[in-house]
Amino acid sequence: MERTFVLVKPDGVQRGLMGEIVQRLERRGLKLVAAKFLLPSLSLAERHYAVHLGKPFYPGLIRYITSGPVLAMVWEGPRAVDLVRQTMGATRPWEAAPGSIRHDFAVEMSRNLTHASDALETAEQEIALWFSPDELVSWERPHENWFTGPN
Ligand code: FUP
Repeated sequence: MERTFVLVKPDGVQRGLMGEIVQRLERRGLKLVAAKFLLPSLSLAERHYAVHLGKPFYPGLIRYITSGPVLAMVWEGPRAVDLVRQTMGATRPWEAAPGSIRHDFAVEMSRNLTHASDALETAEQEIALWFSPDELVSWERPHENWFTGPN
């Protein structure tokens, strides 16, 4: 089972879209294993976006992500990384597939509402950056076999 990191960015929080985003992931069949609401520190934001250090949009990106509280989460499921990226939609909202969150709620890349890990390796790094191991909750859904499992 894969785990992936998801962030509702400050615009998503301010626009009251946390519930919508959580609901879409829940309804898809993914399982929440960790969540916290926090104002990201500059150092956390810089570590999260270290891969973009030096790019022209980096200072603005750091300003944006630290501009208000965020909802950080870990979601679990088969192919969770790809499933969540698909539910979020492409980074550029005008390229996001119809029905995705960025298609339905966003118009600009600088206000694209969410972050989701782009690969399993990045997911592991981001989960470790935002959460300590004891904050990850392993739990069972009694009706799990209606979501996943072989036929
Ligand atoms: P994503 O994997 O969807 O988070 O996208 P990227 O890692 O490519 O980019 C991270 C964030 O930087 C995006 F949410 C938007 C922002 N960005 C820009 O503002 N300008 C760019 O040219 C590229 C990314």
